[in-house]
Amino acid sequence: MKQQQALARGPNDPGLENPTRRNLLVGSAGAMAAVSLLGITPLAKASEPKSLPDYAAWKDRTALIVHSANTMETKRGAIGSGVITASDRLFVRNNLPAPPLSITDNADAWEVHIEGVRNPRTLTVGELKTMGVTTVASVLQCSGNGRAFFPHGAGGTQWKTGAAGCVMWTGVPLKNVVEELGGMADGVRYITGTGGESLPDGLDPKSIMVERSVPTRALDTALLAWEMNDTPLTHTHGGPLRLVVPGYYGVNNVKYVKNIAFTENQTDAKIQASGYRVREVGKPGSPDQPSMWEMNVKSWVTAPLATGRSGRNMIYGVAFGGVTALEKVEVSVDGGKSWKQARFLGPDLGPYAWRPFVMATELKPGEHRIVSRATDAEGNSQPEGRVDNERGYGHNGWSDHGVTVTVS
Ligand SMILES: Nc1nc2c(c(=O)[nH]1)N[C@H]1C(S)=C(S)[C@@H](COP(=O)(O)O)O[C@H]1N2
Ligand SMILES: [Mo]
Repeated sequence: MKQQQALARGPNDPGLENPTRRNLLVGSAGAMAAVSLLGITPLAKASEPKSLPDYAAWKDRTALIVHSANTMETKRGAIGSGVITASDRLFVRNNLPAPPLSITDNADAWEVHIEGVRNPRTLTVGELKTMGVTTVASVLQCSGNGRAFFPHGAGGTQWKTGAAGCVMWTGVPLKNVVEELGGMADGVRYITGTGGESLPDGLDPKSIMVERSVPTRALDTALLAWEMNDTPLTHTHGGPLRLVVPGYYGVNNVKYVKNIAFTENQTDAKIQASGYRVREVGKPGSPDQPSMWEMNVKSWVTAPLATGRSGRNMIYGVAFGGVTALEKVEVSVDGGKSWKQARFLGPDLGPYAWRPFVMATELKPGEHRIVSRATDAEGNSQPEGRVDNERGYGHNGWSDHGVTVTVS
């Protein structure tokens, strides 16, 4: 039990609900199956540098921190000054083992079933490609990005800043598909997407499946994407087809999507009902708590990270507003006592993209606490502190996200 507890709270925790995981792991004949299902290798030494799993072997290993076979984080210093995150540097996060690599072999033949519309239908990616197309730049960020900064030791992958990137998605606006199928059925309030992983026998499918509901207000912007950063969507990032909800936390962007249901209620899958719910430390998750949907305003410095030189320094970072456009970013090199506005760098790719920023500053020898604080177009600014919560979700406090730089 002790070891299982440790596993459930350890750095390889794939971030499902702790109670779920205990149910999976404790007193079950399939305990070892569950352990391997969740990609945990109990015997691996934490200190060993991990290699990339096969399904992500094409990634740039030097740009990533490999937490586990299902969780890879972009190093803070691997984000450059460009708007778009290179695909081979983008973080990866799977709650379940990924489906076979072969699912992208004949991408246009992949089928998605659409229900909760007047004329429910199964459509292939090839058919979707005739229903319209749009491209949007959007930040993809895991709900637990910044979890490592919570002092209570929130269970799950200990992401710092790198469970996030900004990419271009191309696909059909979901509202076009709905129109083609006669519009939404009466009483619909949610869009529910189901991931295409095949689930193992012997476990309650609802307890492990990736099925997420978002409010129908997201229909204005949601798309079914088959391309990321100008290339066919890779299996690693959810190809052949992914539900993309711009400005929403990563988990709502269902990979290998096989079913889209327009529903009256949210799915009762665990990942929705009690997972990804913000609640006080120590409390179990439940449907009445806020769900991880729209992202909040956030920024962090990407350079310098440890050392600077005496005199002129260029401070770089990234900032985004979630579902709201960004207004400004300020930077402080004295831990938040005084602030100066940074300059956005490069083109504005729309409200869901992040904006790289830069600020030139003179630094004297010594230690400097460098922090950044973004404000969105509705006047929401990052708080100084954090809202402690059981699973360490949604951290956008500027203080914890700062860096201490030594200038000599
Ligand atoms: N089908 C499916 N979709 C999924 C997941 C998953 O495990 N299966 N993980 C979600 C989570 S928690 C995140 S943060 C993002 C990660 O996307 P990426 O791996 O492309 O970076 O995918 C989301 N969509
Ligand atoms: Mo996530």
